[in-house]
Amino acid sequence: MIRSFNQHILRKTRLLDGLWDFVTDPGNVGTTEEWHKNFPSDSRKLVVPSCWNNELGLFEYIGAAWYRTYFDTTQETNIRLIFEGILHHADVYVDGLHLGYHFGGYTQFMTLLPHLAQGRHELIIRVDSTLDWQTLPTDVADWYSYGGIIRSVELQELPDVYIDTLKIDYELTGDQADIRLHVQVNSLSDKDSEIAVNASTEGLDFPASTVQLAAGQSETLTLLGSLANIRKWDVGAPELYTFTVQAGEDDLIDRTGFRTVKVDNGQILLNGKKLYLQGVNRHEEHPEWGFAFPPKLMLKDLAILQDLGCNIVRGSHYPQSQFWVDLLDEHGMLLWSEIPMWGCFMSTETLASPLFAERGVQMLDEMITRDYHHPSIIFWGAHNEIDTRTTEALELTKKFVGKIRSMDESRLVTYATMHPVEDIVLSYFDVIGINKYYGWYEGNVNGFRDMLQNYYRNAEAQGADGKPLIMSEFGAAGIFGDAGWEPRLFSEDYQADVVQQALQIFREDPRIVGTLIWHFADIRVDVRSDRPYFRDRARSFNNKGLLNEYRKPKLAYRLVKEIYRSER
Ligand code: ADA
Repeated sequence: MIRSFNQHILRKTRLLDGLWDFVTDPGNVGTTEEWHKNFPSDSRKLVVPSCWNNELGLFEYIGAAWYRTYFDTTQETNIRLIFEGILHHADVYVDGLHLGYHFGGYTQFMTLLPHLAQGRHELIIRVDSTLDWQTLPTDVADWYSYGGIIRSVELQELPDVYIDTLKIDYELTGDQADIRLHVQVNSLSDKDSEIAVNASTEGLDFPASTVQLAAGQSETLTLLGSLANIRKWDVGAPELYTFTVQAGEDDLIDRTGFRTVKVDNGQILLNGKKLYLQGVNRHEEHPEWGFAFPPKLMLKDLAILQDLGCNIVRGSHYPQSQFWVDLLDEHGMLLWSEIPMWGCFMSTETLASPLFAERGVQMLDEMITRDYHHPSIIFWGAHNEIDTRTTEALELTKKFVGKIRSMDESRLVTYATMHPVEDIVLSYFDVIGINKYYGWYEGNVNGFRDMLQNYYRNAEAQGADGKPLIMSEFGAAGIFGDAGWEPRLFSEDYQADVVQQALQIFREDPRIVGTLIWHFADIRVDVRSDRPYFRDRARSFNNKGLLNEYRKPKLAYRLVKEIYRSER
């Protein structure tokens, strides 16, 4: 399942999810030419989507693996294959031909097969989960290094003239929306064509148009329309509008919600009203599914967030499934979405690497293109905990923030700093996020007070005072079930104390506009024997979840629920 609703009625689509042939290739000996003819006989079956590390014997496997499946076409047709998420490097081969390479595990990519002959076709994907100092994430990150085809694969049959993209832009004046639909149509035909284009949404038919398409070319047309008396999307008021576009024999359906997001006088305004954000960070991870997180559990996670009294969740630390973002839209829950740029131990060589920057910019592009219409997303996050005291971080920030703003001016740009007092990139962002762990990695919870005063001084010196501030990460580890009379490190009591006291400090500070507790649920971390990192993580989990990894609540959950549900 990719979306929570159907995006096509006319266009034929089907999922290629199911049992695929699978074989690891630790020595990198595989070549498609060979394996196209004779796939290794020791291959096994693996479910797509899934992470291979959740299967027996593959827990620690990082490296290359090959996947194979088949699909049939009943006539010559144009095929588009959509890959929702493959960790991390993917080479796609159809009938033995290399069709493309994609890097980046959490964003969608596609391949097009025009005029594919009728018959049975072999799809082979070489997946490589190897990370290094120039990948996003790098090979050091505080989550498990899963590999595999982690999200669905969809096959679409396209007519010779098809809708490639739809972008919905709007401006709100009071409760009137002035809408611009940008529809790109592509031709795979060897003849010129004339195509009728119709579009509508609830209460509005856009004026019909025709588009002249030269053979093999593409055109973008813009349709204009206005809607009066719109219902605005808001926290807890998930008003969505579905747009249907039809071009010749093809169609595309998408949704958006109308709302404004602004910063004014140190506050974040949603539809002109001051927002106080209460939320958690959430990895899309579960010990049994890894990052191939099933829709049923997403719905339950969302119910838990609502129970906790959250109005926002941070998609730490990568673009999450479209299904999840659809659910957030449908339930009026806000989202901070970011790319997997986890910089706690990142070297300045990585920050200065042109390949690293290029990959980051491409991921931003893919994230924003895919998720542009979701009203739940209010922040694009550029990076997390890189060394923002350095000129390398400054240069990278300029590139990333420039890229985000060039694609989307309707949302706020943020990031999470772990150097709030010496940070030199504050002025580039609309909203600042601070990650700090007083009471866990340093000192006691009162350390937050001094840190905040020093941060405000730095912000003033950087000309960035008055920017809305979010405490984007704080917390402590508590092992589920470890409770007692004394708040010992790693006990549920200790964790609950830290989180409760920290929330009290933040809620009393008028300059803080929100809190995102680290973390929603315990997550697996990478503590392989050859690695020096994260060896303080009991059970090989990051235990700072308010819930354990199976979503059972700890003491901290119950206290946070009380606090989040009370008046500030
Ligand atoms: C950082 C980081 C998180 C997690 C956390 C922790 O703030 O952004 O991903 O690693 O620290 O638990 O230490």
